[in-house]
Amino acid sequence: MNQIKFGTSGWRGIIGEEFTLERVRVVIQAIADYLTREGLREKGLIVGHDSRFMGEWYSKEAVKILSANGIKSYITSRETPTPVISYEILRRKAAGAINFTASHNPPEYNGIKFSPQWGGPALPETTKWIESRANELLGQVTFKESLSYEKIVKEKIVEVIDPSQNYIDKLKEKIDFKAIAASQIKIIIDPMYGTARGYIDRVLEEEGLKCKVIHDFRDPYFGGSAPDPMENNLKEMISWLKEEKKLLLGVATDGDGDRFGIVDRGGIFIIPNLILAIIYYYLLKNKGILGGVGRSYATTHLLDRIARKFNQPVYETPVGFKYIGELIANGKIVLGGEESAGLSIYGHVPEKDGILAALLVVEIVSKRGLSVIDLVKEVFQEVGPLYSDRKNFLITPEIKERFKEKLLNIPRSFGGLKVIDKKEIDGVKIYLEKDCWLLFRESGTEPVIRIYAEAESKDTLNVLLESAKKFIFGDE
Ligand code: G16
Repeated sequence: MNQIKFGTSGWRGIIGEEFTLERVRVVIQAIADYLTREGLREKGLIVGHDSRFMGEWYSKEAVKILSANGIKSYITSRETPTPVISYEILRRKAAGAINFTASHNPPEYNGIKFSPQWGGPALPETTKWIESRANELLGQVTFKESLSYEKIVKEKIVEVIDPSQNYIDKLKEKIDFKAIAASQIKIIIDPMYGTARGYIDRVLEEEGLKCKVIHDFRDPYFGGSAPDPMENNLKEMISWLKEEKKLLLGVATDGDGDRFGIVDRGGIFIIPNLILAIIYYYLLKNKGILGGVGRSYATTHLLDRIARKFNQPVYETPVGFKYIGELIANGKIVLGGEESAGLSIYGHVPEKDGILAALLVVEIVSKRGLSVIDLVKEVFQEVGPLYSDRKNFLITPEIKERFKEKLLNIPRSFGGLKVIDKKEIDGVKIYLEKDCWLLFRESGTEPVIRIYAEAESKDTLNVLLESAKKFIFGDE
């Protein structure tokens, strides 16, 4: 049987193939063993799930295993976004949390994200321990139920919780809802049938702004695509913005509410890298909150340029918000971001938060009275333009081999630009002349290889991506 393997964020697999009841139980037992080893059983574990198939059922199974291990749990009363769970860990001073979610992956996947007591996604030293314990247990344990779920509830070994209001109150410290309400901006929200339903619209309505919401019910098939807020999955929101001129902004969140997607007036999708740049610039320039930035090694260097302009440090991390979460938790940065639509800010959860990111954009657009594109232009004027993109290629065993081999011999130039340096923190990043770069890496959440590029013009970006693709695949 395949080994259980934790990827960039948690353990994920196709339902019925990788993600089976036996393997779920084994992972939960390994997490219970981890908490016992750390002496954290008394603090209790939060158990949540997303809107996928049988989420609440898996949660109850987890509660039973935890209770058999003498661990109290707090089970969420409905599907819950990962950042909300992160806040609840900190608020309750719990031992951590598990969320049954495969995040942005397509509907055939499910998974488990584990966040320890510091509230961020577990770091590799933690997931390695859990992973190896789970693999030791695989095929070795039989799970005998000690108590039924109902009995566990009755005996108060589990508490049913709704963490939404406390999280919403926390958001109120971070977002200028008064300014948003005063602008009476018309926005459209797409929670993509996921866990963030009833968060952005609820808080905006509480503050006096009526919004249009689509895909506002649970659908474990996510309308037939992945709950990943990228341009090709936001077609309906894009057409609303194209047709309804009064709508000035569209905001979306992914399956577990930790990623954001932003569509400008007229239906123009704005890539996450540019959103990170306008938010960081706004925090420094308009809010006067000075501080560094944390970004993954695949994320735009626009953030570095902005930081340089304001004399602030840049922290570069491998891909995975766990590393950025750590910088947030240690108070080292004002903003942490990833090109895959991950963001959190100072004093907020050490986990990426799509709800917060979306609301920050609503605040900026309301307060500045500009379109998102105009806000991007403003940043470009200050620090110079940078255009970025990412291409995904489905992996086969043959491509995987070829990819590894190719990366052993990097050419001297790509698209006519000289290679200046390379780093191998996570995949291979190649620094080129004129502030351009390329990154080749294998995804830790999907069966794809990713090629990322950034350049000072759109033409150079396309040339770079073409030459990078040719380098790996030849002329096919
Ligand atoms: C996860 C991680 C992110 C990471 C993204 C892409 O996002 O939490 O930190 O940037 O995957 O990772 P990869 O390129 O390895 O697939 P999510 O929203 O799926 O949890």
